[in-house]
Amino acid sequence: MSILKTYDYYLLEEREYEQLLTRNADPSQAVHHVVMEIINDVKTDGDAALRAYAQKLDRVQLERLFLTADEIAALASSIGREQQRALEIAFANIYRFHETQLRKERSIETMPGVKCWREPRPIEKVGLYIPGGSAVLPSTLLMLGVPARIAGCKEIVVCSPPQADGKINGYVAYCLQLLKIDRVYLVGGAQAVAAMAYGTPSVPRVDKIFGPGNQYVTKAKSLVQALAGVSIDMPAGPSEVLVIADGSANPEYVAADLLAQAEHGADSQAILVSTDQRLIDGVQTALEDQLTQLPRAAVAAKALANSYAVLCDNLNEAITFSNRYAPEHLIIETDEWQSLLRKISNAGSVFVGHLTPESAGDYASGTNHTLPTSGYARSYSGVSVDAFVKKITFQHITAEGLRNIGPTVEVLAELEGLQAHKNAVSLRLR
Ligand code: HSO
Ligand code: ZN
Repeated sequence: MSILKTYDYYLLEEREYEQLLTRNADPSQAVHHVVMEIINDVKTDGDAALRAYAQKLDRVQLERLFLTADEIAALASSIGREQQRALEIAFANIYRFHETQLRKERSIETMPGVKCWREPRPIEKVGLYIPGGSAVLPSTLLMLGVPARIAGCKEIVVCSPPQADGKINGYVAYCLQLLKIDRVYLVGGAQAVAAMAYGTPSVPRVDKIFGPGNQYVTKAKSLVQALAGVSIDMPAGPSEVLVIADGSANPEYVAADLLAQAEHGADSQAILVSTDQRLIDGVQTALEDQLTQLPRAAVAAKALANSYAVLCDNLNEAITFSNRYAPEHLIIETDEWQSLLRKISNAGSVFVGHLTPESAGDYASGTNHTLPTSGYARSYSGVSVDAFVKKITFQHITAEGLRNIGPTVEVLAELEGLQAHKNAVSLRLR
């Protein structure tokens, strides 16, 4: 029995093709109602609501809703030296890669005397949501905190659900120290998003909310974006990978990459697109072998049940399929990878060659792992320094410039019937 159901690319009818491209449907209306209630509670009762939800959902009684720098330091010092080193290297690589994103643009004279330019300014207050629960992801704190620091955000508010002991994970604490963030709010789930959107006596209100989370967190982000005038990083859905592999690929590597995606969650998708039936067969065997060894085998098996393989005639078809799917992560395991790059039109982050696992980018190569899912890679970019700044345009016009640009503006104002616009130029030209 094979684990991945396989489709023949040339036999796919448009309806079936469309179905393969479709991700898990929206969460139920029930989620909407629950989240709406949480948002209203936090909006009206502030800290009291946050304490009540911590009691109810995290099973912990909190006096203070945050940990101080000393408490963070104590937690951070409990982790091993090897783990500290690894987090430091990841931090440094992510920093180095993201630092290049703050390039200065040049100013331009569109006409003699008419000068225009653009300058970035940090978003002043940003909120980072770091999930707890079954998989604690300190790497996500680095992926959001580093670009926020490089952008120069004045206030970085971090919310993470409290553990049963009222504290947070030591690895997350260590990342807070690397980022020089001296407070963490012990708030999880939709209530954290609501708190950062509206503000409470303890939790500051922010201008933009970042970070992954379950369907409640995701729903809360989309709701506060509409209701509270706060913006969000991107719409988030279950994580996904698409691997393009030909006969030159190592089936063990391909299987490992698919499983690395599958272990994230039962709703994750791991897709194999190959030009070689033997490679697909080899991957199926390797999946069976590797799956049984995994601690999260049950989760991964469920994800693989929602996943599939596609057999194509050639790599061009494989890229066409991938572009239509618009994967969050695209891994290209073929000797021919160089010639394929320019054909990629939709993907969040791309991993090329046989020795470039997605895991490297998930943690430490330097690229960001907060990426568009569910087909949003057609129109969204992953998180970068850009997401933590807005770009303000400036202009300055000299007397010569006004003589050059003025008549054009007068004509356009006239044709739009906006006399005051025209006057603002005419008065100055006189
Ligand atoms: N693959 C996830 C990121 C991650 N993986 C965190 C491990 N830890 C979404 O890009
Ligand atoms: Zn991952």
